[in-house]
Amino acid sequence: SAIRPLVAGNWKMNGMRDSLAQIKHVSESSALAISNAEALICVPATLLHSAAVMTAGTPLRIGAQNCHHEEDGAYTGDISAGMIADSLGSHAIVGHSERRLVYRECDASVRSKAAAAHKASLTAIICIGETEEERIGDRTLEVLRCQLAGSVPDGATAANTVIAYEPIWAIGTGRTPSIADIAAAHAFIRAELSGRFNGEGDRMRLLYGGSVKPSNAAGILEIDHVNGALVGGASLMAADYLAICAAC
Ligand code: G2H
Repeated sequence: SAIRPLVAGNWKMNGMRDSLAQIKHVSESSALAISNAEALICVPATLLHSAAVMTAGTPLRIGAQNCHHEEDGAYTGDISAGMIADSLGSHAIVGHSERRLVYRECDASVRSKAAAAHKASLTAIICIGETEEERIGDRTLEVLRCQLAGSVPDGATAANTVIAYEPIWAIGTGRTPSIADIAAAHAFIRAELSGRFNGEGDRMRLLYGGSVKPSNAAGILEIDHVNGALVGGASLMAADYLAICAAC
């Protein structure tokens, strides 16, 4: 059967308490109620519990943008997957390129974070993607193969894991790869996952991320093996986010 698309918003380090009005608007929208898409917004940790309580019983899920790999301990400033679950979050993004680049998170760290998310019964959204230099050097598929092998834990299933392909040069830049480029990357990721996880890999959701907006969403979402989108900037405004859900 067809894989139900997921539209995952990623607010990054944006959003004060008054932004919860956007969450409320999305969760109560009739457009969301009739959309084919599963809807999720990953908010800053400060808003997690309020947003989750506000959206309980609605089609909108609330997630976090990172988690620590340990359950608890002396890790000043960090939050665990269990804390996210305790705050009623359902998902955690792990290994976003901003974390890989700015905080030097490596594949092994991302893999242990994803495993911690699974242990806390969260769905892990594991991000992968090549830099501009790697693309120009024709190393995209090799990089994706390494990131998948290194970042996806052995316990990954179609239910607890989502893979997000985000070419780093397309993030927040307004530039998107061609339809053919996205199709080639997603077909490759699918083949890698199916080879390693068999039927679970066949059904795992693959999201495209990087400058997805209402005007390009429909064209991207219809590509083979694109099972939704990870949406940054365009998820901050309820109307744009809902328009992307409606494009599914
Ligand atoms: C990529 C994406 C969401 P944007 O980081 O994770 O952000 O849609 O702003 O390019």
